[in-house]
This record gives sequence, C-alpha cells and structure tokens, in this order.
Amino acid sequence: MNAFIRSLSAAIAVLCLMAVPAHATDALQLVGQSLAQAPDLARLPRQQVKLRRPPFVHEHEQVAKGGPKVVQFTLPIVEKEIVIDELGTKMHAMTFGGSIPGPLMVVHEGDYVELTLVNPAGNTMVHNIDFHAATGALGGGDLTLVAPGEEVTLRWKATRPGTFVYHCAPAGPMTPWHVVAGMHGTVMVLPRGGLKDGNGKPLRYDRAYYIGETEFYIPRDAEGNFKSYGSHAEALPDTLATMRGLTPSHVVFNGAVGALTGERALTSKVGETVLLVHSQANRDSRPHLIGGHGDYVWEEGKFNNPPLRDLETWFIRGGSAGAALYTFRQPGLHVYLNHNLIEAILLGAAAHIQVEGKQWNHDLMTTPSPVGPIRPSTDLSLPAEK
Ligand SMILES: [Cu+2]
Repeated sequence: MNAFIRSLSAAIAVLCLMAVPAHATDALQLVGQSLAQAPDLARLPRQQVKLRRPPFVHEHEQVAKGGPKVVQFTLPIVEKEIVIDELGTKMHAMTFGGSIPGPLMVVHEGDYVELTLVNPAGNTMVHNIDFHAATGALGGGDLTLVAPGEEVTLRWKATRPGTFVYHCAPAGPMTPWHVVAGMHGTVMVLPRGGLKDGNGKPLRYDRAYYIGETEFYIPRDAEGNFKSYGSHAEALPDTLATMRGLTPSHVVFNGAVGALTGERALTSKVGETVLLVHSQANRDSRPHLIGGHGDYVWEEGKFNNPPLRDLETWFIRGGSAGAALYTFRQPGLHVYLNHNLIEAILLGAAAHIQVEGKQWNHDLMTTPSPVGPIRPSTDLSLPAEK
C-alpha cells in the first residue's frame, strides 16, 4: 500500500493516510484471534449469485427453501468518469460493480453473506465496504480495506431481516466523498418465511426493483457552469469544498438524471405487486408514487416491524434503505419520485413506471364531465358563512 500511496498526488496521499483508522490493527488482531473459533461452515450449502445491475434484482426465493446457506457474491470496484445529466455533465464516479447504486444482494435471515471485494489494478484509490446489516469491525470496513490490485473476502452472518445500506468508508473525508461519488448499495435480508403483513398474513411480490438515490456535488466555475476534471484526484479539492455547502447540484435515482425515465422506465402490469426498495446512503428522501400508494411500507426497511399501510409518502432516513409494496390498480404512466419536488423536478430524483393494462377502473377514477368550456349552469357561489 505504501508504494501505492506514494504514487498519488499530495492531496490524495494526505487523505488516504487519514483514512486508515488508528484502531484498525486492534480490530484485525481481535478478528484474527476469533477466526480460530469461527464456526465450521463446510457442511452448509453454498450458492454463488450473479448480481444484476439496478434497478433489476438477482433471482431469489421469497420463502427460504431448507436451512441456512453461505451466499457468495463478487463485487468489483470500478472507478470511472460518467455522464450524470442531459447537459452532458461529467463526474469522476466510484462504484461497486460499475453501477450507481451498487447491486442489491438478497439473502435470508440466518444465511452467511460471503463477499469478495475486488479492487482492480487500474484503480487509483483504496476502498472498503461497510455493511449496515453486519455486526462488528465497522460493518466489515476495518477488514476489507483494499488497495488497487488487491481483493478480500469477508463473511458475515445475516442476523436481522430487513433492507440495509452498504457503502465505502475508508474514513476521514474519503468516506463522504466515496459515498457521494457512488459507492453505496443495499442488502435485503428476507425473513426465512418471507414477508408478512404484521398479522401473520404472507405478502408476496411479482417483481422487485431497486432504486438507489444519490446526491451529487458538482463544482461550478465563475460563470456558474459545471466544471470537469482530468482525474478523481484533480476533482477532489473543489468537490470537497462544494460538499461542505451541503447543497447538491443533482439528486438522482440510479446514477443519472433520467436513468429510469422514458425508454428506461420500469414496467409493471395492472394486478401485479411490486416491491420497491429505495436507499439513500447519505441524505433523507421522501418517496411518493403519483396516482398510487404504499400498500405496505417498511419505512425503516426492517421486516421484524409491522409494515405501515396506505401511505402517500414515506421517509427514507439518510444512511438507510426502506421497502414498499404496491399492487397496481390502473394502467398508464406512474411517476415515482422524491416528494421534495424541487429535488425531483429540478434536480432529477424521479423514475417512471409504465403499467400495462387494457381496463381503466372508472370506479376508482372517472370524469363524469370531461374538460370543456364552463357551462352556464355551473354554480360558482359558495354558501355564506354566519
Ligand atoms: Cu471507496
């Protein structure tokens, strides 16, 4: 790692040195001792999962078949420049698996997650992974710090059911920078018996989508235009200064303005039940489905708590992931957005869901008198108040 740090610019080097927590060595020694007593998992079945790029979710059982397993994932870290809006604004991104957010990983309570984190030699920075669902060693952050050209395998037991964020956390200012550059995702730990409504009634979904909301802080020049940079290191000082202002330039779903709209809209059908997993690793959000509802919402994403019913808007705390179930009743375009409407419409936090279906439900909504000129018989007066 020393040779690697020497090769970086002075600014990056200082920050990377700050990034190694003073207590990391202690934690590693402790884990080293306890590894001798780690349970023998040789008898457990192993399953290798091929991750999918969000908003899609890898195939999984909703109700676990059989006992606990070791579920294996491989996650390469990709540093790259991406385009984040229709103006062509560029950002030096850091990603888990090449996408923002990183892929959703699904396991069941009692399973072991075995993740191999790969930092390819072409990258320029040290990264790691902190799983909010895991217990100990900074969520795995202490044990997974990898320089370019290194990989590490971390195993942790999924003891709590729910949706939980994971993110890069090399410490110091590197942590917020890596997170708002794209290094976050979600693990969904399903109860072994699947989701329930709070009274024991099973809840199932026909499809699941994963929406990862991110805010970006792109520096501007004296004229107010977004600036671009030659490298991550070059972008760092201005980006940190912009981050300190806490005013994002973009708030987006899945890595860019319009990543889930128009031709890239999510799809569903009338009568289909969709699970929408929504994460925000750094900042609060307020998901809302226009013309629909949250039939069952685990706002905090934790499945041991009963879901809330019939919500209009729900709240995702920064640093968490929530889950909402909705059965579509009407065909047509549904907009799913952050109901801070400035963030949705001016900054980008919106998705489209195209819902297939031939029959409009006129009982739920109709126009007994469609749009036309005001009729002379229309009474415009309101009764006088006493
Ligand atoms: Cu990182």
